[in-house]
Amino acid sequence: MGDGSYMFANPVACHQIAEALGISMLVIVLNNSEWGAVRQSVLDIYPDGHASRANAMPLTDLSPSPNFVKVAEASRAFARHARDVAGFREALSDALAHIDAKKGLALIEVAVGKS
Ligand SMILES: Cc1ncc(C[n+]2csc(CCOP(=O)(O)OP(=O)(O)O)c2C)c(N)n1
Ligand SMILES: [Mg+2]
Repeated sequence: MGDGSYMFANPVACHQIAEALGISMLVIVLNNSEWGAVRQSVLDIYPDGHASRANAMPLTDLSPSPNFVKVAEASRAFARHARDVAGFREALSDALAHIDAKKGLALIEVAVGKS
């Protein structure tokens, strides 16, 4: 899911339930520090509007990004940042091992660029 979607989903409550009920699942957060879908929609509807000329489009930027790894760690979940392909491969392998062992939630935050 995207970083905005992760925040919409009330992650503190979701992580608490995952830990309380022992739910093993993998959450991958694609973090581009924005509501990219909203920015694209604004550009589709108003391609020459004020927002299209702004360096930072109003109400779509989500930086500074919260540290999602720490949010997951607050509920003692497995959590890693992945900043490149090699880092993601390692984090994914470790996360899947964690889930296979039925140790609860695993979260990987992946830094991605704006599209
Ligand atoms: C609760 C809720 N609020 C607002 C929206 C409208 N909405 C749809 S996509 C989106 C942005 C999603 O951002 P993100 O998850 O970071 O994905 P990105 O487009 O950046 O890849 C928003 C605000 C929604 N779907 N649900
Ligand atoms: Mg986003």
